Amino acid sequence: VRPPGHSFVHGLTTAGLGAPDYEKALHQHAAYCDALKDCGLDVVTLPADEAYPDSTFVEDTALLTPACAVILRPGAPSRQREIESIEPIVRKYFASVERIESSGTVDGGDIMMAGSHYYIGLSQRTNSIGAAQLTAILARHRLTASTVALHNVLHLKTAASYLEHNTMAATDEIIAQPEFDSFRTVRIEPAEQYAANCLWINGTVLVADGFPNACAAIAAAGYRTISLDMSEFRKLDGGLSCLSLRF
Ligand code: CIR
Repeated sequence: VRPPGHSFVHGLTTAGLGAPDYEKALHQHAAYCDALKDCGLDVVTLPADEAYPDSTFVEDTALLTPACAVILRPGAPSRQREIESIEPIVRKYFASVERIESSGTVDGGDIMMAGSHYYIGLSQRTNSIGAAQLTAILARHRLTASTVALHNVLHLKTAASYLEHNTMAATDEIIAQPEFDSFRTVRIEPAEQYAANCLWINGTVLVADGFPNACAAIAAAGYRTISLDMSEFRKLDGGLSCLSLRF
């Protein structure tokens, strides 16, 4: 994880919810880190990086799999150099480190891992060249991938989250795609779409606070849930998965 810097208030956004409050974001980030620890994770905290307003959304910079790490190439030009400070950290933990090359672009928010299969959203951030590169890299490591066309969301995981046990929380846009027919789905209603970005960790699901129907549906599917106030990250189109790289 990487806490937001003061420059966070100038991050990219389409949300139309106003500028985030830096102090509040810091508190929310600290609560997020506590929740990760509560789920049994060790948390490595990188220093805030003022040069990159969106750098708290570390998920977009790398894909970490059991077989290899892939340094990604974020689709937003203002974010492409975020990988420079992530790569040395990743190399500490992974012997095999691959990378997405220009003109491919892939944001980590577009990659949903379901066992050894990786769904790659084709979005305004992730192009087909990047998706093809990633698919070839994964294949070399005996992992499979397929692409998902997206129309109304920033990232694939804005609209869908794999909760293990063949279960996926998702909006109607994703559930309607035949590719996902074999999953048990937890439907997230349109009014609560933001809660579709939720995060399974060791049996617990982190859910954004303020979306009671989504939280109840996830709990009814058999998961322990932890609700977290994400208001300041939401203002920059960020969700729970964006704030960490899990491995
Ligand atoms: C961006 O537009 O890139 C950031 N403001 C939000 C990134 C969210 N990341 C994610 O969903 N993985």
